[in-house]
Order: sequence, then C-alpha cells, then structure tokens
Amino acid sequence: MDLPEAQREARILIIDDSPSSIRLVSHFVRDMGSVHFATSGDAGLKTAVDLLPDLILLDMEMPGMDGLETCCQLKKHADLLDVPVIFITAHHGVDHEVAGFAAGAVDFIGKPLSEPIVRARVRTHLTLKRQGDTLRELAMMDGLTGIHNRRAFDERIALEARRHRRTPGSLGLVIVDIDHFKAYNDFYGHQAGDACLREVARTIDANARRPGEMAARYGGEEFAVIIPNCTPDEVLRYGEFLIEKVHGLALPHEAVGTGIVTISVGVAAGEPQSDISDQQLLASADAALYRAKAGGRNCVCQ
Ligand code: GH3
Ligand code: MG
Ligand code: MG
Ligand code: MG
Ligand code: MG
Repeated sequence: MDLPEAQREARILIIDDSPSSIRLVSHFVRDMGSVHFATSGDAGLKTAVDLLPDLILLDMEMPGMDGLETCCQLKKHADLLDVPVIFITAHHGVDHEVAGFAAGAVDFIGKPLSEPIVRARVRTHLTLKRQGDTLRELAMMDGLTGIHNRRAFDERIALEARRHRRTPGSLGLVIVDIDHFKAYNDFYGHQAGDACLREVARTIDANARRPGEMAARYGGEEFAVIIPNCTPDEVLRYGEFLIEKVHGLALPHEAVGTGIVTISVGVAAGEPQSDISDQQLLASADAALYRAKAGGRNCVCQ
C-alpha cells in the first residue's frame, strides 16, 4: 500500500485568465507547495485531472467558462471531489458568495488581494485537506499489517466486478489462508503470531504491485489479492508463486510437520465480460481455498 500520500509536498493549482494575477498569487504561495497554473476554465479542468492538486485557487471572472461553471465541472470528477476550491473575486455580495459555496467552493478571497490573508486561508485549507487525506488512508488500512483492509478490498472488488462486465479480459481473485495458524499462536505466543502475520502480509503486498492489483488483509489470518486482466491459468500460477514466496521466507513453525509457515490458496477468475458478481467470485475462491485445505494445505486450488 502506498502510504505517504499525506506527507508529500502540496500541489497548488491557480486557474485565472490574467497572467499578472497568476504571478501575484503564485508569489504569495511560492513556499507552500509546488505551484501550477492554467489560464482558462477548460485548461484548468484538464490540468486538475492530471495533477490531482491539493488546493485550487479559482478566479471567478473568466471569459468562456467562468469560475462558477469551472467549479461545478471540477466537482463532477470523483477524483477531484475532495480538492478544496477557493474563489478569488473582485465581486462582493451575498448572492455571489452563496453561489460560490453552492458550486462546491470552501472559501472566498476578495480583491484587492492581501498576502497575509491569502497565505492564512491557503494554509488552513491545505491543513484540512492533509488531515482528510490521512483519515481516508487510515480508514482503508489494516492497523496490524499496514496493508489495505477489508473495507478497501470490498470497495475495490465491487468496482472491478462492475468494470469487468464492460471490458475484455478476466478478473482474478486470490484468497490466502495461513496454515495451522492457531497452532502457531499456541506454540510461539500471540505477539510472535502478529509478527508472522506482518511478514506474510508484507510478502503478499510486495507481490501485488502491478497496475490495478490490490492485496488486502481479508480477515484474521486471511488475505485477498485482486488481479485484473488475468486468465484462469495465470491466476493459478500466481497462487503457486505466492506459495513459493511465503515458503521462501522460511519462518519457523515447529508445531507442524513442514517445520515452516505455509499458506493455502484458493483462486477464481471471472470469464471475460461475464456478469459474475463480486460475491460469486469470492464464493468461488473461498470454495477453492476449502479444497486446498482439505487437499493437505500448502497448495493452491481453483
Ligand atoms: P487452517 O490451516 O485450517 O487454516 O488452521 P488455522 O489454525 O490457521 O485456522 P483457524 O481458523 O482454526 O485459526 C486461525 C487462527 O488465527 C486463530 C486466531 O487466533 C489467529 N488469528 C487471527 N487473527 C489474528 C491476529 O491478528 N493475530 C494473531 N496473532 N493471531 C490471529
Ligand atoms: Mg479574471
Ligand atoms: Mg482462516
Ligand atoms: Mg480455519
Ligand atoms: Mg489458517
């Protein structure tokens, strides 16, 4: 899981048709993050989608698409919904401000611009944005292992199952369960059990880094991996690959015959463009995992 999203340098986007206004505002916020700009609503929208800024300073009065319309368009993008927009305007008046807030803005700064006011407001909204980002990340992270949690997994698998119905290529799902983990806890103690879970989680997560893939802690000692665009053969081989990786850790497990920690894996793949639901895919991988356990563990079934 890529965590330090909330720790990186802030990105500030200024959308304004006046170059002198852009120069002035850029100067005010020069040390508060990387500063980017666009000189029209259209260009600003495109830049915002690519850049995913942490804050947008938006001029109200622009030829073509004005600030209000630009703000409405920005808020239609799921990826930009949480990006604070501050209006900069020479127009004062209640109606004007109310319209701005209704369009999704978080704040207003009136012209003529004062450097301390611009800096104070930008700082406040960047702090709030960072706090929001941190909370969103924490809400999706498993506290023990640091990888994605069940909530993140549930959201992603539902999204992938929907996407899968419209696109070619099959959708692969892998469920991993540590073998004889109760015996591990009984033998080594719960703290050692936690450390073992972290090791296995790190290994699975490190091997689910291609675009679109996601590893998550699904439950106690169970993990799930989503692999988009993956044939049944490929997902089976991926399951074997994970078994080898965990085997390669050679974590001692003296309470069992193998002498080391092993995993059992169940895999499933939704046929291309079939309308299999996330629940069906899960049930199928779960049944496969059950067969892997019944078949002696330390193996993968489909
Ligand atoms: P099997 O090979 O059939 O999967 O056997 P198992 O012992 O692994 O399965 P079982 O479901 O009987 O036990 C799972 C164990 O995982 C029991 C539970 O205490 C342990 N466990 C679940 N979550 C945690 C955790 O967060 N930390 C630790 N240390 N143990 C956990
Ligand atoms: Mg203007
Ligand atoms: Mg289990
Ligand atoms: Mg069990
Ligand atoms: Mg187990």
